[in-house]
Amino acid sequence: MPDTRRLPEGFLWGASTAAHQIEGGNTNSDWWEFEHSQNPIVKEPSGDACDSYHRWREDMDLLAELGFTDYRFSIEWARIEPSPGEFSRSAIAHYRRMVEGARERGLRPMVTLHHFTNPLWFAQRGGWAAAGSDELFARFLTAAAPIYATDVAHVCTINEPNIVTVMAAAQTALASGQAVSFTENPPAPDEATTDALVRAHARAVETVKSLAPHVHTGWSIANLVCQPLPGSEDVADSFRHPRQDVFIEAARGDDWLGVQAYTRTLIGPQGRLPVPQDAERTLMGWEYYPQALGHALRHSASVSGGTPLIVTENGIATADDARRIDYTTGALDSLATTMREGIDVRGYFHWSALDNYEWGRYAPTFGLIAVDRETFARAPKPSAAWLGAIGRTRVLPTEY
Ligand code: IFM
Repeated sequence: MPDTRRLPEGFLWGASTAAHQIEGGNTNSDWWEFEHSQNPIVKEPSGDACDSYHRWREDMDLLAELGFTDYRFSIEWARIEPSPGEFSRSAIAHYRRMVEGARERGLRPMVTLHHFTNPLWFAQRGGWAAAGSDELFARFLTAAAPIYATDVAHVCTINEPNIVTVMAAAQTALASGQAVSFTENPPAPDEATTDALVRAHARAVETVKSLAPHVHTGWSIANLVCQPLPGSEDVADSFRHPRQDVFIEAARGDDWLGVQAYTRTLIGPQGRLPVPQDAERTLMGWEYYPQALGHALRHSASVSGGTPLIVTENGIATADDARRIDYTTGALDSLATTMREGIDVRGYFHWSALDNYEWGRYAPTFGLIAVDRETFARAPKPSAAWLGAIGRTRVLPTEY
């Protein structure tokens, strides 16, 4: 009898991080500046974060020992190109050492080229919406090619462009003194930023492929898992398209599409509805809803026209690690169901490897590994051992 819980050959099994959230001291980035401006979103600055710029070996040692076979991390444009056209050989060598270090430990690196943060100079010239941003991104990727041109099979061009475009709108609103809340009522996406990001992704794919034809390129979209109340289907469609589907459509023909899902968004006749009063909430204030992953995979497969999928983020902010195991069990169950239905899923990366800087605060702990905020000592949680072990046995808790 074939074991229908066994992961398919080549299935990626990893954890994800992002440079700004774990490295510390990303002083030349727009987020560092934002953290030090008066605004209602930032409760505390990132500071030294998890000091992973220096401790990345320790992070990778732990992930490999736990059983993971893959590690998704991002490179920091602000460090690699601190001034326009001026590239840091030392920063490029640093990230190259990380790629090699991952391989030496038996981890396949997935490299994200852009995860929310920009060099300050890029933001000051108008960010993504300014003319020529795709050109500048391609120039950075050309200079950074030594990092990913060998030993890397998967490159993610841009993480959650759909959140980047909402952040751009939020920056504009904040600058004009308007109140902004990401959890209760996020602003509508900035259209010029959306168009620019779609262009930048296409340009990035072309650039990476021309320099490293073997690399499988894709990008990762935050899936909102919109669920309309009866009669609100059209409202959901028009809510979803500019906030998500326009980016999934742009992944048609890509080597893969990254699916990131955490919770669901209920939609009523007027649009987004609040989380139901009686629902369990995570430390993000999001509804505890593990089945989000399965819905996100089905929707992504249908809108992208069958582009192979990789779960590049999924997880929960909680101080109760038993809830993390429970949530992830439910999420993996929904993933297995979609695979059984014939949806082409090629990997799973948990968010996040470490408790890290959650864009304005440290309180929402998403990590499989706890990090002491004073000493930076790492302590894997029971969920890390549980999830990592699946990488070793290659057997899912549930059938697919
Ligand atoms: O921490 C973020 C990450 O940077 C992008 N995806 C969602 C995560 C949790 O909010």
